[in-house]
Amino acid sequence: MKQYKKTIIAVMTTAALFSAQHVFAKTVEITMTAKEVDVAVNGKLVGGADTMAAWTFDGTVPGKPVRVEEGDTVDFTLVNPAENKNSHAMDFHAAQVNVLDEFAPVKPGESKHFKFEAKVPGVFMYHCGASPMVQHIARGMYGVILVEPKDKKNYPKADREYVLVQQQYFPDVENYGAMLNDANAWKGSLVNGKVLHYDPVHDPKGDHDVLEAAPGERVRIYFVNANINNPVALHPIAGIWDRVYINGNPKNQLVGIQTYNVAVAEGDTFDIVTPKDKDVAGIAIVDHSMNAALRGAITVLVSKKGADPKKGHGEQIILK
Ligand SMILES: [Cu+2]
Repeated sequence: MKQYKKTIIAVMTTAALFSAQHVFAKTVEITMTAKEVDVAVNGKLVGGADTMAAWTFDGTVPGKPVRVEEGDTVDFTLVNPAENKNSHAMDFHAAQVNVLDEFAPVKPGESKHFKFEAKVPGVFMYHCGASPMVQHIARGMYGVILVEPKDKKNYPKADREYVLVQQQYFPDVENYGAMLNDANAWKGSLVNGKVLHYDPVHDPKGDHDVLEAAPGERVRIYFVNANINNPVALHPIAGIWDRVYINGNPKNQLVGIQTYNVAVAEGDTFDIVTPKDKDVAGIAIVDHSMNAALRGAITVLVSKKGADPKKGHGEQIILK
């Protein structure tokens, strides 16, 4: 009898937990429109042009960050307007679906709707998977989907959060064969769509908006490697990663890391704690592979008293 009661209680508790989970899970509607437009890339610094004839989600490179919680359903629509010349598609790395159905190409003048449950927490890439995929990514059709973990154990709250996406810049956007096979075709490294985007040291003439934090803050970087071919050796110059969460999942955690190698199409979360005892400290987040750093993969984080309170929050997790 006692055992029977225990079983009943266990079943009721499980049912309560199960329904509680489903009460909090929500559906997030997202629509993106494929736009074939010119975007500013700051490419002159590396022997290219200042603009790129890009293919984009909603007109920006990278596309907007998507942010959901583990267990949420993403209700997604991709619109490909009739004025576009190419088919486009969406491949969310956070989805477990059918590549031939949900991720299939959408012709100009058509749209595609699908849903998936974001079951695995982490920082995931999304990108266009239409053929030739190398060209659709190189021309700018990529972004980040953050799936916030439910289990916050051993996942300290961040004071500020930033999204950084790195990608190889090929000025000759038509020659996709060269993107795969010609090392010289790769001229620049874009961080959030621009060469030396947040680096006033190496590009003093640029219009820069460096990452900011206050002394002693935990800064969380959601990093995606959207390169075509090259891994990224992510290192904070004058700092040490306090924690690295592989795939952005707190269950996969490393501590005290100088450099972490991010594979192509990998996303990881990096925590750094800015020095508490310094009024001002500059930290340069670089791809320590020198051929990438010198092509533009340098991002300056300034820790200082009176840091802009808006930076690293809300919309400003990705700085323009
Ligand atoms: Cu595309």
